[in-house]
Amino acid sequence: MTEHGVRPALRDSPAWVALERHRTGFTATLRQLFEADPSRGTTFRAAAAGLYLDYAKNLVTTETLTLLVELAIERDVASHRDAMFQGGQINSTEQRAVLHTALRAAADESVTVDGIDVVPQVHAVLGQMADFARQVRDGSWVGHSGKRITHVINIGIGGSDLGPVLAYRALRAFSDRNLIVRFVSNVDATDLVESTRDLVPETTLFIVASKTFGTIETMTNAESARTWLLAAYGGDSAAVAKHFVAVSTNKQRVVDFGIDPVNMFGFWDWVGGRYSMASAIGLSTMIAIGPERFSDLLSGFRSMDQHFRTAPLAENLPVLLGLLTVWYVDFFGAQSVAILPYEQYLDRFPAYLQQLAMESNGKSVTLAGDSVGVATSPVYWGEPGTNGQHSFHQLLHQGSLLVPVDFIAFARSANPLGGHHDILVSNVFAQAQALAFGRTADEVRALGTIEELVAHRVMPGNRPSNVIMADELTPFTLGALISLYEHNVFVQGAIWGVNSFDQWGVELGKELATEILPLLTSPHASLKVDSSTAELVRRYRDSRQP
Ligand code: G6Q
Repeated sequence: MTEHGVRPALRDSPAWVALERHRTGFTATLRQLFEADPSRGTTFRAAAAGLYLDYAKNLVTTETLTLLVELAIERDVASHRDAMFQGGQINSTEQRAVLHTALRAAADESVTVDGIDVVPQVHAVLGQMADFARQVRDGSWVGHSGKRITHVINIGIGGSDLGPVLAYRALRAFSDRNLIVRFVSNVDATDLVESTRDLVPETTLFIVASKTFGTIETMTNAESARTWLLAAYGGDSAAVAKHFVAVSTNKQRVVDFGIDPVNMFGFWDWVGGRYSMASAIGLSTMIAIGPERFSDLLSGFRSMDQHFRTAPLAENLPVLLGLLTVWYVDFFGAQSVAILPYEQYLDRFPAYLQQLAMESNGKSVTLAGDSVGVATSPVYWGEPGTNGQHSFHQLLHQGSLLVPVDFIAFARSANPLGGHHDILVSNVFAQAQALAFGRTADEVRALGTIEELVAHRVMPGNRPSNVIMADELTPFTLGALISLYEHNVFVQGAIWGVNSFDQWGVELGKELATEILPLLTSPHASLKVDSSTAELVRRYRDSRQP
């Protein structure tokens, strides 16, 4: 494993210094770059695991890429990657291996953690999940009163929610439409109440998905869901066994909640929350699409894992995407990246990526505890196209901020209808073109525009984007796409030298909320807090529901 502590600070490393020099002399625009090299479209492209990446419309030359790959070499990205795949404790602040890739390993592979091959355990849980999913799907799993399950509610938050939500929404075309899956995550009771108000408890199954089985939001929702269920069964707690299953690493807490441990689906310490959707956390996904398609999803992940592990850095999709992000963040001052899927089924992909990227690399110190010294994770955001074109694309095209964009598109639609899909895809290509090449003042004038409007209608262009394309959105492609971004985030983190697998930054707020809660519920508790918080608490107490 790399000894990050002894390396020169990132800013002082030779590859970084070379990139800074290169950036200073980088004056060519995308128009000029395309004029100088008419074959850019076939030079700057790469493909793997069914995904095609066009990165020609980036502010890069072959020299830029050589220097960026040099940086990856200097930062030991490959050995850091290998340490991850081999089960090294690369999450050093939590002394954990980082082995989400083992969740997608084929049954005949072997991945050892502390001398134990974890692949047989992974496949044993997959088998248990498949048995259960089949029973729910074919109706042989029934509720306490013998009725077939029609609705599944996954209760979880963060990594125990966003991946399953993304997958369910992305793969609805492959799901059993007689089984509706819903997701409750927010501790705001509205989430649970609105998700259950039209449901019949006798035909509802809850999956309580929590690695720790101690997360306050999830446990509060699970308790309230149990109350809702038992009210329909006259308080008969035997009903819990047929309406609640658990996904967790903590058996004791699952048992304490009243869930039969036979209906617990386990995973392991070495699976981080935001990297867990291929584990038992994906149970809702498997129930929705069936074990065979879940297996296709895992194959897609595995295919991209394999590519990341073996392809040369300069042809490696996650490496290219990660390096391009570092290039824009640290050498162009970009503070955000827009993720624009032109695929309605991927409407929650930006939200999923927000957690993946920002919880992983929203850090300011290196593994050794020193300041990184340069900007780290950008803000990830986005919406499905073409909706964004009628709202925030204005800023992308003419605003004062540089926002690199990833467009995601598919050649075929799951819902071919009239001319919809051609219109959709024409917009992807047009947006990427407009961002890159813009429209000059002379071109605006040549369209007959009156002089007062010319400045308003100039499109500056020179705004970078990637287009990621696949034939169609299938379980396999979705797995490959998610793995692509997981490893893209990994590469960024390895360059910056941060621990992409902890999230200490979310702890303080949780602790403070624990201290504030009794101040809200005990009207006479003295308020030994700052004056702003004290006043807010007073106002809340005055208006609080009795
Ligand atoms: C993800 C984070 C976090 C976690 C949630 C839920 O990487 O660790 O989002 O997934 O806090 O935790 P539990 O699964 O333990 O309830």
